[in-house]
Amino acid sequence: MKPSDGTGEVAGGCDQAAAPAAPVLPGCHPDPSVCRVGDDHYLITSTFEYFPGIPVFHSRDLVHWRPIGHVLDRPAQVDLGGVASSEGIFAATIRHHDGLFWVITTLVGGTGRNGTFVVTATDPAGPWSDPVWLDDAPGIDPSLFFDDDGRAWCTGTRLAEPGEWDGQTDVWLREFDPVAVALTGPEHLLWRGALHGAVWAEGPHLYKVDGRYYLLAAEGGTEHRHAVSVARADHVTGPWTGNPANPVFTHRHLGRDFPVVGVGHADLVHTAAGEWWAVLLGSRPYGGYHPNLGRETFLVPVTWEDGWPLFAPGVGTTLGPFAPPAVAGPPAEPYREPARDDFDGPALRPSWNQVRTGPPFWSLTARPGHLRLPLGAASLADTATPCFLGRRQQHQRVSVSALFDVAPRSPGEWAGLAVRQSEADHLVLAVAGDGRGGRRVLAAVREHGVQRVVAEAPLPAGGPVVLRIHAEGQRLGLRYAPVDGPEPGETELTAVDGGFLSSPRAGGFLGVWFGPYATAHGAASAGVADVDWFDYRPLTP
Ligand code: 6LW
Repeated sequence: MKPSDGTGEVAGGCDQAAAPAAPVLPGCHPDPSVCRVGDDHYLITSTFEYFPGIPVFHSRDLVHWRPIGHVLDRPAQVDLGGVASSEGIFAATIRHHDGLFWVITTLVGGTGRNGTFVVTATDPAGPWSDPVWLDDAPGIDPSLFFDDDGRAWCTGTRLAEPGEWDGQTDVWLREFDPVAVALTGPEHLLWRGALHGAVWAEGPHLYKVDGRYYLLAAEGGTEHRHAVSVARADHVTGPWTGNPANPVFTHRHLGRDFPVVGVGHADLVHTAAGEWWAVLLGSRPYGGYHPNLGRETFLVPVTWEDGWPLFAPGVGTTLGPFAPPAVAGPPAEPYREPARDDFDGPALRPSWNQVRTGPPFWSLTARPGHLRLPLGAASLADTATPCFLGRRQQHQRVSVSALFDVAPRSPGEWAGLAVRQSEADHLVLAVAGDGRGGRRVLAAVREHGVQRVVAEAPLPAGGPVVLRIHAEGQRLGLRYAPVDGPEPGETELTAVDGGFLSSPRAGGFLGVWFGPYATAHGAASAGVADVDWFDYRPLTP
């Protein structure tokens, strides 16, 4: 990975030439879907309970991706209320047809309207339309395919009922009417996975290549045994024939010590230069089988042999090395974001996410130059909207710090930094009340729903405090300094092994988010926490 280069900026992507195992979108960017318009490529990933939802990235060269907006950036579009961790916005598909961008996805769970919906935009940076819900599209992982004969089709995945085995799914197809934005005609069953006993044949995408139809699907579940399989047909409704070489791409046989595991859920793109590439998800465990960064987006070349796509030809893994995609024009610059956020702008940077939708809770104007968080009643353990703003962890070695000004009045009032995997699994380093009118700093681990304060120390009664989570791989050093300054004399309160925050330990589908957090743990509080700055700084080797 490309570390911070001392300019105070953080590369948002990875330098593939420098680190062939690197994803093109590090951090939790699963279920990538891509489309091309001329020389421009657009990519989206799934976001579950986080809002804004479904980031949109642009790239000319498929390697360097720049965030340009979000598909779901208005709470009026989707209600993520009550969505549990790893529910919410599942795999989405982006396509471009006749001057319009289309995204189709499924909202799983929650107390609001859920199911499959379609949104459109003329500019992929937005604004995106309000959803049109497809009540007759069962299951998850919907995709759209615009045929060259003017017809359009929708595929999706649902559990086979009755299934012959647990986790058996049906990939279904129905015609899609883009004018009515509705499914029409009968349902066709296309695919149940390549292997006998295949589980979770999902993430289906259709393509037409040289007059033949291709169906790409994931199978094996989105964890260690993930895989890509492919089928083809002369007619979109079938019959479909699987590639005898299926699964055509997987790392499932390479062991848990392989640098990248669980690859699958691919989408193909045909570039202006005539090359084929696939984006797909994979994870990089570190410090044990702990991929805290979640499922990331990788890129591999694709060629065609005997009428079938060949993934990472001659290599067979995401590790490469691969010749980069052929593109016209000068090489693309990596996207860089300043390491420090001073909260001086009129709006939050787009890399900040809240958990679920709900009334706005934070302010950039109450105290200019600060992010103000109320000590809200909701905590990270609740399926409400906690006063937490987070950004994805994108580096295995990173120092995350922030300057807090807070005067908690009771032991249950906490404000500090959190590392969030889910309601049940997160880590908090906070300034809290000490019950005697003073303050303390504490480290709290919530693992499988059980919270423990693992360390605490007294703090001066007033004044700002720097809190820092210094991640050296899975060693998370929890540090504090009750003064401001470039290098305040920090004390390490404790260190925690972060492995419990990874999805193999915690469950679910996600990587972790770091960010400021304030709570009164169910109590009503008028207290606020002001965050002067937040710093996300990858550590140089
Ligand atoms: C995604 C689906 C999956 O929609 O994980 O296990 C979901 N299966 O493909 C979340 O990424």
